[in-house]
Order: sequence, then structure tokens, then C-alpha cells
Amino acid sequence: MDHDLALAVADEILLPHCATYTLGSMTAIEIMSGESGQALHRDDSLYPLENPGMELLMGAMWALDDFTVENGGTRVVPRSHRFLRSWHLPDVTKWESTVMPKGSVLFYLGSTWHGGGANNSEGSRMGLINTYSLGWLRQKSNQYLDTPPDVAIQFGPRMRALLGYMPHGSGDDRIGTFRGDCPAWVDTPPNRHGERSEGRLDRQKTRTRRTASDPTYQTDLRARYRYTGQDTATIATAYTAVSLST
Ligand SMILES: O=C(O)CCC(=O)C(=O)O
Repeated sequence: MDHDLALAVADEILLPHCATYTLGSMTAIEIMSGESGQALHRDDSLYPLENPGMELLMGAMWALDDFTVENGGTRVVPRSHRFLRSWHLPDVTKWESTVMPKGSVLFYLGSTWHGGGANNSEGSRMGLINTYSLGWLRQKSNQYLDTPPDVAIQFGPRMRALLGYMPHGSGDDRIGTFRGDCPAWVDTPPNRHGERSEGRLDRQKTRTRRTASDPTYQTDLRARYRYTGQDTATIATAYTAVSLST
């Protein structure tokens, strides 16, 4: 998800139009032997915008098997992103199959027509698609259900930001948005009744910047994170990362 190459490409395509982007969806796709081709489509059609003047998202298809013409390597219609409106159909007979060895990645724009190919081989074909979407759009999947706070806290700030645990534009706006990823979102899971165990405002009032060597800080960390079962070193790293970015 946070592979440097994928993020470098996403930076180029999406950052001109947003302050931060997020993971829209994570999908594993296995095309079995004998399966027919998927209908060609655009991934950005989930957003009801015609001619938005920018790319709304970008896809990265990682090959977990060799992709071949025979086994259904993703079909792509080159230059089809230039057909700006959904009723301006490109000639979808002019698709090309993606041929790439296992471990490779295909990047495609959200407006590019594409689809899984027919699998005429004996084996199955597996791939993983991650989409990255402009940070001010709703993500395609609800990442807070896929990766709830007690799991998200185990990742670094970059991954948490990609999942959406960071307000959009927190780095460059002028309206006082919280800067950096938001501890209130990642370190206080709802209790059994669906309420937060501490109010965000109370915690912000009492929270001061302390270093990891401060004994009271360690005690507080242990209390706060006891539900995760993580060791304190991991917790201290995660918390320091959050604190530093505030
Ligand atoms: O499996 C593939 O090659 C593409 C799948 C795809 O585009 C989709 O499911 O939206």
C-alpha cells in the first residue's frame, strides 16, 4: 500500500489536486481458469462527476502471478482517459492485455477504461488492486471498518494517513485544522457501548509534550495502550510519531 514507487506515482497524479490522498480500496482478484472477460469500465465512475478536470483516483494492480494474454492479464484501452465524459465511449475494441511477470505493478488512471481479461489458461490469475483517491473524496471502502483504530495504531504515520486517519489538508490550510495525524482518532478505541473512554477535548486540555524517558509518560502509555497487547517500545514509537507531528 505504501510502496515508495506507488506513492511516487500517486504524488504526481493526485497531489496537484489535493493536499493528501488516501487509499480508496484494497482488492484481491483471482480470475479462475475458464472465466470470461470482465466488462471494461472506469474506476472513477463511482463519483458522480462528469469532466472534473482532474484525475480523481489512480489504480495500482500488483501481479501475484505472471500476467499473460492467455490467463487474463488486465485489459486496458490506451488513451481512453481522454474521453472525459462517461457517454463519450472510446473504441473499447482497441484494448491491450497487460503482460507482466509476477511482482510487477500496472498503474492506471481512474478515468482509464480497463477490465480483467478472459482466462483461457489452465491456472488461475491473481492480482491485488490498491486505489488511491484525492484526499477530499470519500474513500470507496470504509477503511475505518477494514482497519479499526486498535489495528491502525500498529502502523506508522504514513500508513495511517493513507488509511484516512488524518484530516485532509492538515498540512497546508489556514483555518486551524489539526496538523498531522490525529491521536484522537487512532489511540482511543470506542468502548463496548460505542463511546470513547476519554473525551477528546479533555485529553487535549491535559496533554503536554513529554519525552519517552519521562516515567509518568511510560505509565500513561501502558494504561492507554493496554488493549493492544503491544510492547511499550512500539507504543512509544507510535506515540512519539503522533506527538511530533502535532
Ligand atoms: O482483475 C483485473 O485485471 C481487473 C479488475 C478490475 O478492474 C476490477 O475489478 O475493477
